[in-house]
Amino acid sequence: MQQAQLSERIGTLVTGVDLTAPFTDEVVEALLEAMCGRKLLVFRAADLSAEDQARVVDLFANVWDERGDGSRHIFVSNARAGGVLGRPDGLLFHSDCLYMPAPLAVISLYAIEMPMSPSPTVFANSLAAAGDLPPELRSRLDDATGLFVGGLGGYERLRSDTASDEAMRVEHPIRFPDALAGEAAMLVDELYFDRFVDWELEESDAARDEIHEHVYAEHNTYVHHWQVGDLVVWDNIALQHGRRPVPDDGPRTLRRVVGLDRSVTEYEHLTGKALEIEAARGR
Ligand SMILES: O=C(O)CCC(=O)C(=O)O
Ligand SMILES: [Fe+2]
Repeated sequence: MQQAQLSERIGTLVTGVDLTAPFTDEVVEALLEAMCGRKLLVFRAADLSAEDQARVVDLFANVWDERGDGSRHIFVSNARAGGVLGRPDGLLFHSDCLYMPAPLAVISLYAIEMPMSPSPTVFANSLAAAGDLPPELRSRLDDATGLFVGGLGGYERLRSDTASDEAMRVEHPIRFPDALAGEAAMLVDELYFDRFVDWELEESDAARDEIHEHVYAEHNTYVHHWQVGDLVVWDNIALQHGRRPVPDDGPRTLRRVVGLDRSVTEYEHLTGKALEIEAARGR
C-alpha cells in the first residue's frame, strides 16, 4: 500500500490496495492509521460495487442504512430518480447530521458519473484549526456547548429563533469526541451551528466568525476535483465539507455510504423516513 499526501492538512491518496477482496490485518491497521492522521482517504477504483464501498466504510464505523431499505447506500445526484442534494446550488460548509443526537462518523462518496466541469467538494479541517486559535478563545471552547439547528437538504443556514418547530435542534459539546482521531474535534460549521449556549448572541456570532477564519483558511482545506471512479472516505467529525455550485452541464452522481460511531444506537440517529420525504421533494 502506498500513500501520497493531498494537501498540507487533509487527505491521502491510497494506492496498491484491492478494494474488491477482504483486507489483510496489515492493510486494516495502515488504513486506520491513515484516517487518524489525514482524516480523508482517496482511492481510485473503477466499477466499485456498493458492497465493496460499504466494506471500506465498515473499517471505520458501523455502516448506516440511510434510506432504511436494506440497500445501505443512496445517491447524491442531479440525474437519478430518488437522488438527494441534486440542486445546482453550492452547499455551505458542514458536517453531516450535526443537528442529530448522533452525527455521522464517516461519509464516503463514489463518483459514478461526472459532468464536463464537475463541481468540486471542498474539505476543511476544523479539528486542526482548533490548534490555531488564540489561546484565550481556545480555552473558552473547552467547556462550551453549541446549539445546532437543521434538517435535511442543507442549502441554507437556519437560526433557532426563526426556524420552524419541526427543525431539529440539539446541543453538543463543541469539543466533540472524535473516536477515529482519538481526540476532540471542534464543531463550529457554517450550516448547522447556531450559537454557543449561554453566551451573548453578539459574542457568539463574533467567535463563530473568528473560528471560521481559521477553519476555512487555504492551508487548512483540500479541494477534491472529481473523476469517475474516485472513492473519497472521510472523518465527518474532524472535517467539514462544502460544495461549489454544480454547473448545469450534465449528470453528476455520487454513491454515498455512511457510518455511525460504533457506540451509537439506532434511535440516536435518523430513520429513512426523512430522506424519503426529501427525495420526493426532488432535491
Ligand atoms: O455533492 C457534494 O459534493 C457533497 C454532498 C454532501 O454534502 C454529502 O454527501 O454529504
Ligand atoms: Fe454533506
